[in-house]
Parts: sequence; C-alpha cells; structure tokens
Amino acid sequence: MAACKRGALIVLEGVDRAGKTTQCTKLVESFREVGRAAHLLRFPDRTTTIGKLISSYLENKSDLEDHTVHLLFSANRWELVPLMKKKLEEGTTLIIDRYAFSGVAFTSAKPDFSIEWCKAPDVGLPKPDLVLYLRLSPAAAAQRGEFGTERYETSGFQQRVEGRFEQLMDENSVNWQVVDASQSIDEVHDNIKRLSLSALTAAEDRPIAELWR
Ligand code: ADP
Ligand code: 2DT
Repeated sequence: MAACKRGALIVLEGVDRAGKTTQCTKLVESFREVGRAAHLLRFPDRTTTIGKLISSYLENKSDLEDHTVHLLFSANRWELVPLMKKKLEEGTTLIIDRYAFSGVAFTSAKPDFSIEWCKAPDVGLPKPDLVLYLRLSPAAAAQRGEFGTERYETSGFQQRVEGRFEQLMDENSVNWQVVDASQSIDEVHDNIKRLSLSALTAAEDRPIAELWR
C-alpha cells in the first residue's frame, strides 16, 4: 500500500495589516474546496499557559525581560510541534499566521539583539515548505486603519521589523515567496493559492525538514 502523502507547512508573514489573517482564512477554505485537508494555526497561540503569559505582555498588562519573552514565543511554537507533526503526517496542510520569522524580526528590531541569537531557540522546528511574505508599504498599511494598542504597534518599531524581514529573506535556505499585498484581497488570494498548491505538490512525497539546520 502506498504511504499516505503528507500535508504542506505554509507560513504567512508580513508587517501589521498586510492581510495575513484575511489570507490565511481564505487559503484554508480554498484547500478544502479542492478536497485537501487544511488547518489554521497562529503564533503566538494565546490559548496555552505560555500563550497567556505572552498575551498579557503584548496587551501591556505585564512586563517581561526581552530575552525571556523571546524564549517564551519560541517555547509556544515548540509546545505545538507534536500536534503539527501529527497533522502533517496525517496529510493535513497547515496554514500558519506568523512563525519563527516574526520571532526573529520582532526581537532583533530591539536594541542589542543579533539575528543569530534570535534564531537559535527555533533551530530544528518543522521547516516550512513555503513562506509567503505579504509585502506592503507603511503608507498603504496606514490606509487600512489605525494601529491598535498592543506592544510593538508603532510606526517606528514596525519599520525596523520590516527591515529585519527583508534581511531574513536574503537567506536562500528557506523557500520565501514575496507577494504584493497592495493588490485586492482576491488578487492576493489567487497568487497565494497558486503558490501554495504547487508547494503542496512539491512537498507531499518529501520528509518534513528542520528549520535553519
Ligand atoms: P494582518 O493579519 O496582517 O494584521 P488583516 O488580515 O487583519 O492583516 O487585515 C488588516 C485590515 O486590512 C483588515 O481590516 C482587512 O479587512 C484589511 N485588508 C486585508 N487585506 C486587504 C487588501 N488586500 N486590500 C484592502 N484591505 C485589506
Ligand atoms: P498578532 O497576534 O496580532 O499577530 O500579534 N511576535 C510574534 C513576536 O514578537 N515574536 C513571535 O515569535 C511572534 C510569533 C508580532 C502578535 C505580536 O507578537 C509579535 C506581533
């Protein structure tokens, strides 16, 4: 009997209001419409014990030392790895709203944090088969509404984060695809859907790889 084909691990990254959440939801629906199992995850997952500590920090209800919160964001991914592997091996594609790349981009945008230090705790996580970077200028993002009130939601910090994402994308060990997020929701979706279905075809007969290793 032929072994069951695995699902693909697809990550959406980008700055605030680039459309990640909108597109993740639409992508899961599209996979299901073509008969492929798909499941949506987001990081941070604020529902776990670790996720609640992170959520309180992001809402400015508590303070955490910068290295400590970075490691908590990473731990919040590691705690989901058994579930992620199980779903992928069952043939379910995972669509993930933010992953380790947000972890590195946000912490390394703080003073005195190197990209190298920031990557270390996430080395060995399940490696995405595709990372879609929704690129949007700060001016276009501003037209989509005001910043919220959470930590990191200021234009100066978001600009530094954007610079870090651009640096991370120079690495060719990760399958980055840049999508112009200034197009209409349907146009962005059509691009993302095409890239994602072809990533699934390429991934389904291959083992799950390890990130940054
Ligand atoms: P993110 O998860 O990246 O912060 P969201 O998906 O929550 O972004 O979208 C932020 C806001 O922008 C929402 O009000 C959403 O309806 C709107 N939006 C998303 N994509 C587009 C688009 N392509 N064009 C115009 N508005 C968009
Ligand atoms: P949203 O829930 O609105 O996406 O905001 N972040 C995220 C980090 O600093 N490190 C991480 O590892 C991850 C996944 C990005 C979550 C905020 O938390 C930041 C914005």
